[in-house]
Amino acid sequence: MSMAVLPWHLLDKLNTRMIQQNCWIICIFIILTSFYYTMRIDKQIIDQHNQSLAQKHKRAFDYVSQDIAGIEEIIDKLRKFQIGIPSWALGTGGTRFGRFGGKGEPGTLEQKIEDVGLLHALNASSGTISLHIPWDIPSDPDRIKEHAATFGLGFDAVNSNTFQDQKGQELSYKYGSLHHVDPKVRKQAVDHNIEVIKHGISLGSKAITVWLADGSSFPGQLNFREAFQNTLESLQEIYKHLPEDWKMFIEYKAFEPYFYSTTIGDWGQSLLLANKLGPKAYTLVDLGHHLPNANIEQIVSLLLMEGKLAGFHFNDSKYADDDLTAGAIKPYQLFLIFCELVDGMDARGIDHATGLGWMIDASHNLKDPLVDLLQSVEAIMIAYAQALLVDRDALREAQQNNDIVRAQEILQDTFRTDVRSIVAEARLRDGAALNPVALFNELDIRSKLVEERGSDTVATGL
Ligand code: LRH
Ligand code: MN
Repeated sequence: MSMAVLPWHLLDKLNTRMIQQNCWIICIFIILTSFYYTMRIDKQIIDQHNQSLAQKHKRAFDYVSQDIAGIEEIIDKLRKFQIGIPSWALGTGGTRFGRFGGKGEPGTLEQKIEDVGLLHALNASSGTISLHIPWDIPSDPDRIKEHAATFGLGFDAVNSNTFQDQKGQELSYKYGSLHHVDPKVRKQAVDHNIEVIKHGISLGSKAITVWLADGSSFPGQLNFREAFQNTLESLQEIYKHLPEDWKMFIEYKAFEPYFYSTTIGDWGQSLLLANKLGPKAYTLVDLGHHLPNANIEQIVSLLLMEGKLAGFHFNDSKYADDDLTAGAIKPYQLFLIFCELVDGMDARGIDHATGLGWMIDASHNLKDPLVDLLQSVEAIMIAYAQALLVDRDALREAQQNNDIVRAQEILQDTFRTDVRSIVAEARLRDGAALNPVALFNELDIRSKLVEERGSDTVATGL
């Protein structure tokens, strides 16, 4: 809904004398109704919030930035760094044991775009949406693109889905999709991925993420070599349909939904495929897709070294693919991953903001999905800001001297530096909120979404 559809008829009810006497009330009333109706946060409301926090913020920012050389470059990098929001995680997620649905969820793709628009207005770091097909098919791509553009949003990688059978689907993916023993099933899955690329092209996306549930749950169920070969040949068919400037992100996962083998089960298998496919194929790292205690930062450094790192699905986990808020369980690991990213990207001259796919993939079972996403973005921005602070020359020198104590001191000193005001300063300079979560709650946005959408809308997705 654009600003043009403001409820002018409501104004008639106000008698003219009151208008003359209370133009201030009218202005606030218009702002509130415009916010209320178009799910947009008016700049004045964000400015008022920032004014109320300005002094506290300035004290914190001046204190931490006084000792930081190159603070302006760091803030510039933070401002350019945009994180892709998953269209499938804007509603309440669940597990096989149940789902405790939230209210005011986005029931349409347009409303999902409005929700991401809210996030972006609050933190200026949520500038793209990653769509999942067929959960979020853009029926009218031009109108969807236009709608997203009014919130300053673009479209990140599109995701295919051959891990569920859709209504009316001819052949089942119960025993897999691209690795299936039946070439007809493989063709059906290949055609779906080609369809997804077409949707992405119509939205201006530049990549497709292929995650395959394909695997087995019992020894003897699968011929591993044939499954891998079928997957490779199927991906080669899809690869032929990638436009020149597109990338294919191959997402690996150790287990689930199958519990004996996964055909693309780790970074080695994904990299093997990416190398065999060609220069447009890369390996995507979902932080929750590793066996316990895997050294993800080492995997990241090697994929970057090989020039085959696609990007990320950020989340956090304690046990398995828990899809929790980024940085909620292992913030030090997230920091170490960004240390390898900054070092590896600079070593290859990769632009931090545009060189890789920065996306969240989480499932919000308990917290408000929008608040959870604000917290994930904040944790990612903090890890990136801290990694930018690392004195890499000093670290290199310590490594060259096997000075482990010094190396650890350099990393932990940075990790223990409170950079929240630096991340907030970057937001402030882009007209976003100093404290997005606080403003989200202050404005009671979820209640306004319920007022607008009702309490029974359910978002498509996990
Ligand atoms: C698989 C996965 C994949 C998505 C799905 C929603 O676990 O991480 O990225 O397609 O979640
Ligand atoms: Mn994922």
